[in-house]
Amino acid sequence: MMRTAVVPGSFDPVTLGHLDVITRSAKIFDRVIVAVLHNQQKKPLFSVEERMSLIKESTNTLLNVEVASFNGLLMDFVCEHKASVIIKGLRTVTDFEYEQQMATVNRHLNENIDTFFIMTNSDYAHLSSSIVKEVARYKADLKSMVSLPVEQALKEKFN
Ligand code: COD
Repeated sequence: MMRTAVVPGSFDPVTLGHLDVITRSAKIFDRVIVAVLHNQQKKPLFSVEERMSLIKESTNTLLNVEVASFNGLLMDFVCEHKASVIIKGLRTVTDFEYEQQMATVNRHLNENIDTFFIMTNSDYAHLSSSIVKEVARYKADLKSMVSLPVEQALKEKFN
């Protein structure tokens, strides 16, 4: 049986922390779909198309990884794509509390879909999309935080 996992997020933009979660998921599952949230209250820096192509460029060596976008409920997307698992990364206690609530709501929506958690790689535990944008705004070095395509895209946005 083919096992499909969904790695959801805003990815505004994708960081090395996200890419680590995606890479580790791709080793375990047959197919991994990175799902980029379309509708957002907070105005994103990158459009959904830009966010998707940056993920595609950063994962082009991972043959079982696909990139898609979604609106509305994550669980609807997961069911439409016949996935069985949602994968989230965990950095802090704050992440845990938030993700525990999300996992409980999602389990109420569909008890056949489980959420799996991957503990952050300690090299990337401090990374978030907001931190990366802040560093980029002040034109500091981004090499240890994002992939090359994302570094270039951030430089273009802030120049
Ligand atoms: N190391 C490890 N993991 C990390 C790192 C890092 N350095 N940085 C981020 N992550 C993880 C996050 O913990 C998260 O699991 C994932 O990567 C994505 O992070 P973000 O910040 O890009 O995305 P979020 O947290 O804004 O994404 C939230 C969702 C889009 C998943 C969520 O809002 C959602 O599912 N929305 C749809 C509506 C819905 O179905 N809601 C739930 C039921 S009401």
